[in-house]
Amino acid sequence: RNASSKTEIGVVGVPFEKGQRKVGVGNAPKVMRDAGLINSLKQIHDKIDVKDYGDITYSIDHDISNAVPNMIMYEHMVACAKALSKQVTEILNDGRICLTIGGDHSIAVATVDGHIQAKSNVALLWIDAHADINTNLTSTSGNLHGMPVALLTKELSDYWPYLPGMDWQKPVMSIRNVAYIGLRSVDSFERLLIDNMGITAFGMEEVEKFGIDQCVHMALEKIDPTHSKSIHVSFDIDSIDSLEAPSTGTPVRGGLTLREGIHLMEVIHKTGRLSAIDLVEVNPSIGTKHNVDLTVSAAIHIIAAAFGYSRKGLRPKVDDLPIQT
Ligand code: B3U
Ligand code: MN
Ligand code: MN
Repeated sequence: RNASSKTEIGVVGVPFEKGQRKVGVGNAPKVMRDAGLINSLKQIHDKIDVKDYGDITYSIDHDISNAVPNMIMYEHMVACAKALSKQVTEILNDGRICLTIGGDHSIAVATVDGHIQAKSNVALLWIDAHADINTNLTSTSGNLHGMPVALLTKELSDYWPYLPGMDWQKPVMSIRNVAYIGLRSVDSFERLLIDNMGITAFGMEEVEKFGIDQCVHMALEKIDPTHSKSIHVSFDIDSIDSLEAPSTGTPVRGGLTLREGIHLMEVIHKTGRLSAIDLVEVNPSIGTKHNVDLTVSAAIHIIAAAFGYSRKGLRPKVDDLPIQT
């Protein structure tokens, strides 16, 4: 795919923040749109077509609240995820790349599920400071945004109790098709799983050792060795160093630079197989206005890179060349 090929994008906002305990992350879709997200996408190049599908709405089944131990506000996640999964499938079936703006990271259960419904053969890149692979038994917080990878993967399905209201969601993805980049805050049970299952993980030590370019290429080689899968990037803004993206619920120092985040997305764009992106955990209620502006603009730069924004600049068409008269 080059800059002149047509790119159709479908945007969906998910004002969901019940996968963790801090208020504000649910306002990110509005704040990102107000900051000019849609226009930034349209301006990448002239063959971009953007359709905004609006925000997800849902209604809650209160009968299943507290149905599962140590999963806070479970019934909210279940309801939102069901609606979001359908929306993602619809956007992909419309022939568009799906851009989901969260919300907290628990929404990725739905985006990846919806992606698998539409494309079946999916490779997942999880860009995050955290591994988000806790179950309700290993989590010390009960926060659902720390559990989506464990909910999605078949190798972990035996570790869950029956999950009421989630029957529509099938944990069909293999952990072999998942790779992490950016890890630096991993719980001990998560570390045990990553090591024992041999999960592909490029933490900050590997980013330091090999460089971001090598890490992305090695990750893609592991999860999509035949270069044939539909790629899903679930991008937690806290993967970026908290100096450059401070407005997020669980900031961690020593992370990816914005430049590394942009480069990572440029590499993925060049595969031509990117089908879905989640951009999650931007919390406009955390920090000063300056902090929020930094975080939102970092997120928009990262998204633009994924859709082919070129830091080299785009050449004008011959007809557009200015002529001295
Ligand atoms: N692993 C911890 C912390 C955490 C996960 N994701 C975020 N924080 N953003 C947990 O709560 O599961
Ligand atoms: Mn996360
Ligand atoms: Mn995180």
